[in-house]
Amino acid sequence: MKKFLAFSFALFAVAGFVACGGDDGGTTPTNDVPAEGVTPDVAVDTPQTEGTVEVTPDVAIDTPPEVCNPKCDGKICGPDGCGGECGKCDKDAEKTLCNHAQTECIKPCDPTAEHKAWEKTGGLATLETPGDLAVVQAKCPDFSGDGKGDNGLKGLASTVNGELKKMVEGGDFNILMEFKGVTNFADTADFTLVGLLGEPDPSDTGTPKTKWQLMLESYDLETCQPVIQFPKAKITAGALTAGPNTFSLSIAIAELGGALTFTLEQGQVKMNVTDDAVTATDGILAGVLTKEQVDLTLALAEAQCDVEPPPEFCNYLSMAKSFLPMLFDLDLNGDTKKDAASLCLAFTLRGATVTGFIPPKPAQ
Ligand SMILES: [Ca+2]
Ligand SMILES: [Ca+2]
Repeated sequence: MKKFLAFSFALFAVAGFVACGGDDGGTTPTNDVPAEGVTPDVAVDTPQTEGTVEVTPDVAIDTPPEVCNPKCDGKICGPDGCGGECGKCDKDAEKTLCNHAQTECIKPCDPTAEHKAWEKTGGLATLETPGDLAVVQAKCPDFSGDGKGDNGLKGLASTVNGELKKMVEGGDFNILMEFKGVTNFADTADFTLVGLLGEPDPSDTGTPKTKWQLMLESYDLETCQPVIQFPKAKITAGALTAGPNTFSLSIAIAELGGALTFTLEQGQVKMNVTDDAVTATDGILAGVLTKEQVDLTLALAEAQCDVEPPPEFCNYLSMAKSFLPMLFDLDLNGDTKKDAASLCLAFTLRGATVTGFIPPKPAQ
């Protein structure tokens, strides 16, 4: 549970897990008035305190329910875009995974069989979102086209940076960056930078943590390829740039019987690599979260909160939804309404060793 709390908070903070509200981009129908007889189904409770991240939602939630049309044309399984499913993969004991096209139930691949060794990897040593406007404009990528860097998380910096610091320093969770095929850490023309999600190897008793076990979700269960990867990364005189690339990250939460899915567009990374350990400074991880994708993530997540008692992450969902109006800062389709959030995170890396995968947890 500790893992999930830390991780979900990380994702809320990192991915700017946000909901409907603010200006509607026009891509998703919304209601401003709750339908008759329908009450919002988001419970606002104090989170349980067993985790290490202590965050109490302090804003009442009254977001109205949305009207949503399931999108299942030609699909036999997977999400319907409204928090429901187009069908289940439960007819064949082996073919339990819905493929990406949602047209077929397939046997999931086994990342633990496909991936036994990892190349040079750096783990987050620090992580924060820039809150100072001058820093944002100078260091974050420009997504709005005005030549100045953007960060929709800017207003949340003072709220989330303390938690991000605790999380990274406490070693609850980490993003590990694997430098595939790199042998020259000062100059490499073309490689793939892979992002992996890990927890400390229990055998690592030191501080800070340097040995990590990977979450299975680091790999796509249809292809066994890393979910987060930046092809065409390059290092020139120590300066690394990678992306942009779009990726979706789906985190299954076995304890809760559910999953959260995030899609980051125009994802990009830059940093100064200082040695082959891999140490890096002045890192920036940035991308865009569209309102359309956010609404989809929320619908999927909220559908899992419709039970008594609601899963713990539903508390964080409520908190995240209250952040929403502050986050959308971009108008990508030029209709003057904000329809996406720019995300910008500053980080440094220290050398890390991937020792394997997190062993399956015994059933509780
Ligand atoms: Ca800009
Ligand atoms: Ca717009």
